[in-house]
Amino acid sequence: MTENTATAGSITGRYVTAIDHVGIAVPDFDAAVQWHRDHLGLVLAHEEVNEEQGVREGMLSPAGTAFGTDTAIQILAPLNDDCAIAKFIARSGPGLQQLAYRVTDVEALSAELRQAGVRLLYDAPRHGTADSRINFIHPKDGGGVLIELVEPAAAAH
Ligand code: MC0
Repeated sequence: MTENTATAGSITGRYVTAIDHVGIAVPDFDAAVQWHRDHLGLVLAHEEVNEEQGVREGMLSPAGTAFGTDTAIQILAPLNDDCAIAKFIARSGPGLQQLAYRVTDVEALSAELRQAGVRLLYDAPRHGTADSRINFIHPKDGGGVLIELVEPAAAAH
């Protein structure tokens, strides 16, 4: 019998509840939404502009799934040339930019990660999709993956 390595005392076992979304950097928001609708039948469940992050972003999912409950695809288009998404596209081209985990307490998890020597991008959580609170693990500490931690707004629980 294999032993479950996510033991009761581990960080993962206490905080991470789901894969919240996978983020794709695109140059053209409308074209990307239309492509996913036409080729995969995904529907745009939520859309907003996040000025602080410099993005227009949308959450897509298969019809019939619930935004905030099921895993989504996040379309991220830059608002300006200086934002993270513009820099990512300039360096790597459009494509997978981030993997986001849904967590119960972004501050507590960030504190435990810092203690474990993991670099978080922000000292305190910032504003994310649908009033969530977010932080990111530096890609160099995330195995080459930019990992976002998402604590949904209380109303979304
Ligand atoms: C950079 N690197 C990445 C990466 N971005 N590796 C994997 N995935 C990514 N997305 C790598 C570079 O290739 C480089 O590797 C190294 O990390 C350092 O890069 P850098 O020169 O510091 O690159 P910058 O200036 O582009 O900054 C990267 C950084 C930035 C992750 C710090 O993108 C950032 O602050 N991201 C967090 C915010 C964000 O992504 N916002 C957009 C989504 P080498 O080997 O060449 O040294 S907003 C969002 O997601 C909100 C709306 C939400 O969901 O609620």
